[in-house]
Amino acid sequence: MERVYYVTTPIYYISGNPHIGHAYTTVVADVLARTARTSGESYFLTGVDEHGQKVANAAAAAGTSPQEWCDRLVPRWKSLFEAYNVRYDDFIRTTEPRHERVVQAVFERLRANGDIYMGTYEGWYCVNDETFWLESRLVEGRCPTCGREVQWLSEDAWFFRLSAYRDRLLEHFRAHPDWVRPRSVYNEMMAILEGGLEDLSISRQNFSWGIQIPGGGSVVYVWFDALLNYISAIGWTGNADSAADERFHRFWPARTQLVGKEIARFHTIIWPAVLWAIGERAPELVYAHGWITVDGQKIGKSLGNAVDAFALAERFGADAVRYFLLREAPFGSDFSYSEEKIAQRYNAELGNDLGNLVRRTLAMLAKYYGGAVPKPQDARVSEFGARFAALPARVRAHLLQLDFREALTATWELVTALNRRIDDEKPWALAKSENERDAAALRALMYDLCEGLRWLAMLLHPIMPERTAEIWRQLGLSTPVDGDWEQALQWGRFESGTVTKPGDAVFPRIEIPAPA
Ligand code: ME8
Repeated sequence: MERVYYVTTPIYYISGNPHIGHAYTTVVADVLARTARTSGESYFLTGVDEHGQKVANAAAAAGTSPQEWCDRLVPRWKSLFEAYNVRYDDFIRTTEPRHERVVQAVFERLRANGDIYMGTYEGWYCVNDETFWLESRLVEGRCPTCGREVQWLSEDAWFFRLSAYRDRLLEHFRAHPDWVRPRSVYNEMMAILEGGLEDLSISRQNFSWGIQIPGGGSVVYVWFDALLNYISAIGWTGNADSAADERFHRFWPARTQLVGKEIARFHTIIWPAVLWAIGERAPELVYAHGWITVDGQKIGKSLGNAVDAFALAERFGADAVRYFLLREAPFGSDFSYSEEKIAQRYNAELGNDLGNLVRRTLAMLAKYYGGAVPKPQDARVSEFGARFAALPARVRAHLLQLDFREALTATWELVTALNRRIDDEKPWALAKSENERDAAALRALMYDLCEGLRWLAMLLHPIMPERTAEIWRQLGLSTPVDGDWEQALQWGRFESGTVTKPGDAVFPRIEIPAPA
């Protein structure tokens, strides 16, 4: 049974409009899914978290029912992902029956196994983060994560025996030191585990916007509901003998679960414990990445510093923003965003290095060979190609390791080498020469430039799916740009005689705004 590269994003609270932070995680998942697809099968899940007090409050403030509110907002989230050239395989909403069924079944199973029990919750609650907090964890009486006011709760509740999983969690963390990345988050989670775990309240009373607890009385705590989306979407049944279970286990355990670092605890402590309680395995990797900041503050729906992600994609092109997000900082760290920074990278790296390479190559090809890819006869062809034979495997390894910046740096070695050959070998001079050696050198050079661009389009495709498809089109290629790398990326596969179709600049220059 062939395993599928299963990658997920958090399901986003649908309490307001999506912003660039949501686009960021979703784009990263898209890059991984597209990369995995160059050598196998992948499955990419994203979606929205519709229940809970935060969403109910947003709906009430807008004077609508929560369900109507969610129905109205879902298209905005989907259109943001579309605007960023994201191609997900499934988009889950937690109000869907396929999800509610699983949440109730898991609840029943845990109750039957004695993993949950009835008690009383007395403590604080942060609505923004939908998180229960012990008095001792508050910072100056406020939520330690988002700094907002918390409310006092005193209610009967169902508790999940999280504390019973502490030893197994510690063991798992020690045996798999790379299962939580980056290292800073791993260490933080270890510190929490070493400090001890409390049981977790997983129901809410006096509040109705959630999944009913079988038997009635209260609704499931939104985080308990939300985490289960990762298995409800791929059809968890818990019935080991069924065909559905076999399908489920082609996907589960997930290969990579992407989250922002503020929700690492839910995904690396609570989530594996719940999975173990129902007899499933923990995901292979939870990667808790850093934040996009403005003036040192996390961009957020409620902070009001959210950049209009649609306008950004419009201004620079979605692929250029995708490139910036992955190139700007080592994946995992926080980084600050500004339009000026995007514009600088855009003009220098995409416009000059890559865009000009495409434009110059195709213009020379038009001039010297009527636009058709020449037939090389020179040994240098294979010499140059041989230098890059290992590049695709290196790029893929970096991408699948989530070292996006390294993947781009490695790819740029080819961009730089091609540009350097134009400068060094001066095709315009070769073209003027009457001698056959120069003519052969020109053919060899022009062939390598075309072949190099074909490689670049494929290698950069996971990161810039739309612009690379345009480069592909201009190269006159009709095979798929997202094909299998092993097969397609053999130097010399570009068929001589292919007629290129130069078009508009792939990354037209943009004006850099004056710093504010
Ligand atoms: O936490 N920088 O939903 P949410 C980078 N519903 N990434 C950011 C970001 C920023 N400034 N802001 C948001 C929830 N994100 C829960 C999740 S999962 C079972 C339930 C991204 O709408 C990042 O991935 O608050 C972060 O973890 C997520 O959006 C939070 O989205």
